Amino acid sequence: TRTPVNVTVTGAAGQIGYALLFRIASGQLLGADTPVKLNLLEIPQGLKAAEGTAMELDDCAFPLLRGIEITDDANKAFDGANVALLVGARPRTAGMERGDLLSANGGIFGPQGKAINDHAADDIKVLVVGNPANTNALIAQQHAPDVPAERFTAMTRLDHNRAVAQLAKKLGASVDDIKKLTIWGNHSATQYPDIFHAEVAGKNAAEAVNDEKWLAEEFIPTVAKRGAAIIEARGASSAASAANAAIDHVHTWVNGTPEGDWTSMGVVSDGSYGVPEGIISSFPVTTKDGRFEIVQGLEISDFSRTRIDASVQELIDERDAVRSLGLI
Ligand code: NAX
Repeated sequence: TRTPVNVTVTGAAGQIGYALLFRIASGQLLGADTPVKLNLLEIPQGLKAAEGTAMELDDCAFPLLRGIEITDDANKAFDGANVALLVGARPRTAGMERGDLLSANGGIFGPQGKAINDHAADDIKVLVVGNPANTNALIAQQHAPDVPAERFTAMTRLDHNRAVAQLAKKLGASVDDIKKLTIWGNHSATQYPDIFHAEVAGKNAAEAVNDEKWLAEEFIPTVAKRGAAIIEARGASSAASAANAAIDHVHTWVNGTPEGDWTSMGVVSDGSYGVPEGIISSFPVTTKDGRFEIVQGLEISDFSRTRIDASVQELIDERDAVRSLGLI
C-alpha cells in the first residue's frame, strides 16, 4: 500500500471546508489509489466545529482516510504537508478599508507561508482559496523563500468552470465539448474570461458565438459577478462549487491536463503576456507530472488586451499595497 499523502486544510470548519473535506477523504482529490492524512488548521473558535466535522469523517469509514489531526498551530498543521489548501481567510466586513483587509490577511498568510517554508514536505503544493486569493498567495509565497515560487497557486478554477458552463449553455453544447477557455488576471470582478482561443466541439468558440455584445455585456459580467449572484440567491457564498473547483485545481495539477486542452490557474508570472514577473495572476496552463507550464504564443486581440491589463493592474496595485504595508 502507498504511503499516505498529507493534506492540510485551513479554515476547515468553514462552509467550503465542510464541502471539501469529504471529497478529499473519499479520494477525489488525489485519486482512488492514494490514501490521505488530513491536517486541519483552525483558529481557536473554530476547533470545536472542526472536531465535529472530523467525527463525521470518521463516520463515513472512508477506506483511504488514514488519520485526522486538528490544531490551531500552523507549525503543526503544515508539518510534512504535501498538499496545502489555504481556505481560511479574514473576510471583508462592513466599513473595513482595503488596507485593513490586506493587513488582516497578511497576518494570516505571512505566518502560514513561513510555517510551510519551515515544515512542509519538499514536494509541497499550495492552493490559496481564501480571498483576496491571488494576493494572499503572493504573501504566503514571499514568506517561503526556500520553497520554489511556482508551488504557490491561487484559485481561479471556479471562475473557469463558471465560464465553461455559461458558454456551453449559450451554444447549446455540453460542458465537455468546451476546451481551451482562459481566465486571466485576478480572482475578482476584474477577471477576464477569454473565449477567443476556446473551442466548442473543435470549432473556435468566439466564432461560434459571433456576438461581441453578448460577450461584453452578458458573458463577462455574468462570470465575474457570479459570486455575488450566488450570495443573493442562496443567502451564503459559493461553497460546494468552490470546494469542487479546489478539487479540480489540485487534481489537474497532479494528474495533468488532457491533450488538446488547458486550464486556468493563478500562478507566479514569469513575465508572459506582459504580466509583471512575480505577481500571482491567472493564466492558461497545461500540467504534466505535477508541474505546470503557462501556454505560450497566444495572440491577444485589443478586446482581450484591455481587459487583461485592467485585471493585472489591480494585482499590481494589491502587490504595491501589501508592500507598502510591510506585508511582503
Ligand atoms: P467561512 O467563513 O465559512 O469559513 C472560513 C473559516 O476559516 C472559518 O471556520 C474560520 O474560523 C477559519 N479561519 C479564519 N482565519 C483562519 C486562520 N488564520 N487559520 C485557520 N482558519 C482560519 O468561509 P468560506 O465560505 O468557507 O470561504 C472561505 C474563503 O474562500 C473566503 O475567504 C472566501 O472569500 C473564499 N472564496 C474564494 C473563492 C475563489 O474562487 N478563490 C470562491 C469561494 C469563496 O468565496
